[in-house]
Amino acid sequence: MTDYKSFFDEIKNKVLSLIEEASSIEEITEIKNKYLSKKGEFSVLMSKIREAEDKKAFGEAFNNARNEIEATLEAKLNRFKEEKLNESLKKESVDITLPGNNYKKGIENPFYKVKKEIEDIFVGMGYTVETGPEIDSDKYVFELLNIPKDHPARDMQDTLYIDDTLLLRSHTSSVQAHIMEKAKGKPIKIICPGKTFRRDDDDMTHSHQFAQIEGLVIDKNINLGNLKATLELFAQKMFSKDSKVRFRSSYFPFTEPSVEVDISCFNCHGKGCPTCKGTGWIEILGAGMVHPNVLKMSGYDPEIYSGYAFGVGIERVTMLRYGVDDIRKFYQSDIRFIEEFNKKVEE
Ligand code: FA5
Repeated sequence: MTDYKSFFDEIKNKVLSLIEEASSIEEITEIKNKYLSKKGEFSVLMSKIREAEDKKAFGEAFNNARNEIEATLEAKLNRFKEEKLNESLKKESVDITLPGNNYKKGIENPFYKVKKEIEDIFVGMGYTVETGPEIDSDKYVFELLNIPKDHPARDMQDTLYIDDTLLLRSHTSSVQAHIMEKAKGKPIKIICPGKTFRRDDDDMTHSHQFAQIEGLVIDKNINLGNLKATLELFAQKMFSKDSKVRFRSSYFPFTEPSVEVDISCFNCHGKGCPTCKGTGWIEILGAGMVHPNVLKMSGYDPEIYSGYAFGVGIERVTMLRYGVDDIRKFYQSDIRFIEEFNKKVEE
């Protein structure tokens, strides 16, 4: 009777010594393919079981030999893989003690800082922030604000026209009529920040492009006292806890009465200094009660509803807040100005 054990042991020992001699993953893989793959030698041997005199002994010897080869082969393969991994880890290791790249931190332009602060103050008082078109029609920039064609108030803003009816808005007050149109007779409490454009000559306090924040409140029983209290709270939050507000009578075609608003000088607290040109007061914005004609044109009955509006220049507030002496510095993208300003904020 055939001694299957010796037969398979002999094959096994031959393969085990091949595995022993193998010195790479490739060599081990080659042995695996040659002996253990589907078309490998062990599969061929297995097919011989049909001819075996003692199928059980054949099977047992076959399995023992195959299993031992497989286990030894896998163990050696794993060892090689581990060695390879360790080698590449060693090669690719990063020295975490080396100094990193020094990226320069960005600094926010003071203009945007103040814009956000103004928005936050009014949102805190229950206002919502709206937007409006920068290119707008004559109807919204002037007509619906009680400034008909040939009204001399148009000259004050000397506007930049795109064609006969379209223009770059000269103030954010143009948004008032858009908002009233949308609100369809319901109460309004909004602010609207945005760019504005005028044919002004550039100097230390004027720019042909600047930004304003418009405020508009419409409801029943709104009065000038509400406007004053609102602007005083704004001044106290923006400039100084003891800020006071003063109204001087003025003229805007879309408000009646109209006022220029001054705040008490936050630098000298009213005593008089260079910041307030010795007067104790600083002019910051224009405001007034919404003109009955404006209310009527936008579908509000002035007998029932009243409202106030104001428009503040963002650059001018930023200049006051941080002592910037020239409005043109905001637009020159000179990093030295922004860095200098940032030191002021940290001080
Ligand atoms: C107006 O533009 C009115 N629409 C404001 C208003 C709104 C009044 C609602 C009543 C009711 P005025 O032209 O004064 O008003 O401009 C308002 C603010 O914009 C000024 O106080 C100033 O801070 C700023 N401003 C005006 N012109 C310039 C300019 N050329 N450069 C920089 N800031 C400017």
